[in-house]
Amino acid sequence: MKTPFPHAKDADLIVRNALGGLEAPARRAFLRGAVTLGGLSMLTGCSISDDTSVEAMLMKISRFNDKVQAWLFDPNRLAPTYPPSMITQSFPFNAFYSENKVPVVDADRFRLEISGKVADRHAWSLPELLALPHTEQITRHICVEGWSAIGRWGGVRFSDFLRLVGADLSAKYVGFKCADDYYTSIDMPTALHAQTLLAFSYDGEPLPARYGFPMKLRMPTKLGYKNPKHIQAIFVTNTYPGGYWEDQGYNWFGGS
Ligand SMILES: Nc1nc2c(c(=O)[nH]1)N[C@H]1C(S)=C(S)[C@@H](COP(=O)(O)O)O[C@H]1N2
Ligand SMILES: [Mo]
Repeated sequence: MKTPFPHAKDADLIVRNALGGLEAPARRAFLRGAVTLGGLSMLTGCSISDDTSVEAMLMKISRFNDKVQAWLFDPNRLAPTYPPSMITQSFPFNAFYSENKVPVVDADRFRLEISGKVADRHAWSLPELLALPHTEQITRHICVEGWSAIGRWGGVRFSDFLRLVGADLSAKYVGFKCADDYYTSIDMPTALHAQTLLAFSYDGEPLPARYGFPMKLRMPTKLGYKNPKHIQAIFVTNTYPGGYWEDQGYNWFGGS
């Protein structure tokens, strides 16, 4: 078989390895043959010679995919909600570490830092945050590792919070830093979506440590890894902030 690549066998192996870090749909499309090696390098202008160039190429594809998803995202479309009877009993825990390593956050000393393109950068104590208008939702959380579960989260609508701190709503990104070295970022349209909650409770109780005490961002329009737990700092920016998994090849938009 004629191929534009001098070491087609190696290239194929390299791509397959790198695809291990991609989200399942993109991997499936590639393996189905819907996207070919030649097609990929033509699309991205990258040639495949080593691991680094393959990673760079896959990142470009993933960033292209972000644009398509951002364009398809309908800010007015609501994710499904469920009755209390459908809540998953013993909702799963997931993190990049095991449950006995969950960070311990001191409620009294906790302050939520706000920075970037916002008018009011004061740091919030927990009682201040808990006094904000509260809403509840029962939605499905989908993890790329192959499980989904329905849970009930409560908190303040994130759009209300962003308006309250005088965030520049025309900025591109909202970024999050967490107590466990996790970090992620989202697009502004999703930040302003009606179902995006800064959540302080799970099933009517203060958010347990394993689910992200003292707060997580809960977005039923995005995959699990986009929902940061143990949020410590929030910033509004036009500079792409990436994320813990996103910087390792997971798709940044991460819509579900
Ligand atoms: N701070 C932090 N947030 C995180 C993670 C993490 O490791 N650290 N893992 C993400 C992933 S991959 C998933 S599926 C969900 C799991 O949330 P749960 O433990 O409430 O099920 O948290 C997301 N947010
Ligand atoms: Mo996940």
